[in-house]
Amino acid sequence: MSNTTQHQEILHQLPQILIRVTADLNGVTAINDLEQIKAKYIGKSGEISLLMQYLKIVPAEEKKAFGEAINATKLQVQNALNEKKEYLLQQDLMQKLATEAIDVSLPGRGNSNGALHPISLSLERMLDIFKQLGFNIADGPEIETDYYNFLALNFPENHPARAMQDTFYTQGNNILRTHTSPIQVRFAEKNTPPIKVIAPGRVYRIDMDRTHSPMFHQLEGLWIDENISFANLKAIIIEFLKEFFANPDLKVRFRASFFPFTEPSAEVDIMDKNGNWLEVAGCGMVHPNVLQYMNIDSEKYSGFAFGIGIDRFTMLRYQINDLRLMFENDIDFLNQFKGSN
Ligand code: 2NM
Repeated sequence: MSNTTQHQEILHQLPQILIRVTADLNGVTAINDLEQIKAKYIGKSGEISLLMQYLKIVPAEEKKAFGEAINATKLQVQNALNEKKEYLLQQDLMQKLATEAIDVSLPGRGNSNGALHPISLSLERMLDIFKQLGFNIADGPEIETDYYNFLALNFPENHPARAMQDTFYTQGNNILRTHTSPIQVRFAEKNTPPIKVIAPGRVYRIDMDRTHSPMFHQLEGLWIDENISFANLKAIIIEFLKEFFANPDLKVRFRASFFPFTEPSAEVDIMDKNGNWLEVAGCGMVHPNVLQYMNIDSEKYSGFAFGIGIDRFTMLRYQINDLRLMFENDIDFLNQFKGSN
């Protein structure tokens, strides 16, 4: 056996094939590309697998060694593929760890406290002042009946405020209260004089422009006892205004006016820093008809009432120039009031 036979020649090619496998693997950067290399060499019709076809020309006594040599090479290729796959998986992981890393030692973002809405802030301020002056606080339903919103407050049947275009009517002929006076009528039904109560809350009117919102906030006051006079009314209103605007020298004036539920009635103006009068409240002595609806003897008792717009007061106190800002819930606007009161 001096001449190399064909099958021995084939066995000598195996190391060359392995070198090419190694070269191919070196060029691979993605796990998916390993499949092609596997197919090329050790797949069903792969280069090494096909070498098995020569088994038929191998002499019987050498068949075993020939087959084993080819299988050993196939195994080496498989091992090389596995090794490369392992390497690429590791590479991917390192990449992920590097780009998705979380620095657990970073300090947290912190948590920020919310801020109360400026309307809540000024309402709190108002309630504090009226509590000091001995008033109780009451509330009531926002959906009201015609009786509590209008009739018991001495609105005549044909009063324009009762019209559909000013008042929101809901199901069953109920309405959204147009002022907080119904709270006071309900309070007076359940209590006897002396009655000294503040009624803050949301009220609704069909009105929408630069200076009007269909929902706004009102605060009304009512003080009924023996011998309550217009002088008491002035004293309370002036004291409240000076306290609220933190100005002991505040100029206040009362102008004659008209409301169905008070007689006499007045509007209250304050002087701003430019010397202009601003209307800020309405008030008056409670009308005897209203006292009667409240089951209060108007021969024995008298009282005064007043109403202010909380939103308007809020704008004056915090120098907010546009009513709409207060109903947009813009977070930058609201954050300005952190820590105010
Ligand atoms: C105002 C002006 C004048 C008022 C009247 C009553 C009640 F219920 F006692 F009759 N509460 N509030 C009143 C009086 C409200 O707002 C501008």
